[in-house]
Amino acid sequence: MKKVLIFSVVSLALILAACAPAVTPGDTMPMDNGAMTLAPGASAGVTATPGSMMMENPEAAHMMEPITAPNVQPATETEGGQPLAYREENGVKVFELTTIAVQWPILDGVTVTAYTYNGTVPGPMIRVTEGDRVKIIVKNELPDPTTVHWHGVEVPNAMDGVPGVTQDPIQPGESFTYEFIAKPAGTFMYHSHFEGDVQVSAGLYAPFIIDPQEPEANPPVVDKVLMISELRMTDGETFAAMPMGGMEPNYFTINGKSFPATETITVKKGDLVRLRFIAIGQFIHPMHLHGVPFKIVATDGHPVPEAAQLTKDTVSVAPGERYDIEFVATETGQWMLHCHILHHTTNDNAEPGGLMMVINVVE
Ligand SMILES: [Cu+2]
Repeated sequence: MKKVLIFSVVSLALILAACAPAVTPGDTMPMDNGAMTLAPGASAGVTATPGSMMMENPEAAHMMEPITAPNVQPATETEGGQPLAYREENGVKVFELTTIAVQWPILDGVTVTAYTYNGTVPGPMIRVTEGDRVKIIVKNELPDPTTVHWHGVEVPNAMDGVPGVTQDPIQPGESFTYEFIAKPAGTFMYHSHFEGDVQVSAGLYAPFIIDPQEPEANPPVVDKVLMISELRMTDGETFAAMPMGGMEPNYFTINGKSFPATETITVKKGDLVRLRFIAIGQFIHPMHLHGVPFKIVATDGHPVPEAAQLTKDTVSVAPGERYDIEFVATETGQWMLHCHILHHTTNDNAEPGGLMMVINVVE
């Protein structure tokens, strides 16, 4: 017993001695040396944090400024995402879009400053058939340059709408014409690609639906597009919301409206219902349907083969994604559809609000 104890004490002493040179100088010398060698680099100006670099460069901080424009007028329309009329010219469907800032009501008593296509949030829905030749004339009446990206549509490179890469920005007062063949069929969208962190959140987004050439075997009775986004409103000023300290959203919208101003979708018992979720904001939204489960029939516009269609009651829609879901409304009643991040079902932190809507199933 005594031997063991002595052995242990000796062992401990040896271990401590062995460790000591590594531990003690390590706490002081290498650190001092490290600081000495790093310091010149720091003084050379290469170690500024991203945050401080951003503040030194006013251009980089554009997203922290409120959304403004001179003489912004109240919107004359109240519903966004409505079908856009077109004219036919030599077999081409010609659409016209004008970017314009308006005061857009998202809720009774809450109006935001929005950048829009044709004065609504979302902008008007472009709906064509696969293979259609389309021409879209975009006139920019915003105080800032812009471009339009056709998200998910297989367009020629020069029509892709990326400023400084595929085209010059459309300057205020100028126009640009996009022309392509609409393909493939599915749920797509168009949105700004110029300072997208601000312009998209400010409202420059809209659905682009391409119907298949062959009529669907089992078309839904009700077919709705739901574009989901967020905004930040403080002291009457509108900001582009983003996942960044101080810029978090306090309003959440479905088709440009917050609950209870969101649309109630009335369907008949037995109807096949298709909802096309499009997340165009900067946050993920797990959208949950009460009452009956649904099937995910298309992802990012592309059909899911029947054997691979998941049956779910909640689907997370990440920024840029689209999910087409279908269900048969088998039970009458007012069924909620809402985001399950429950801060997202508030208006300026008051519940209920935000990403909620009612599916009203009637006899
Ligand atoms: Cu959400």
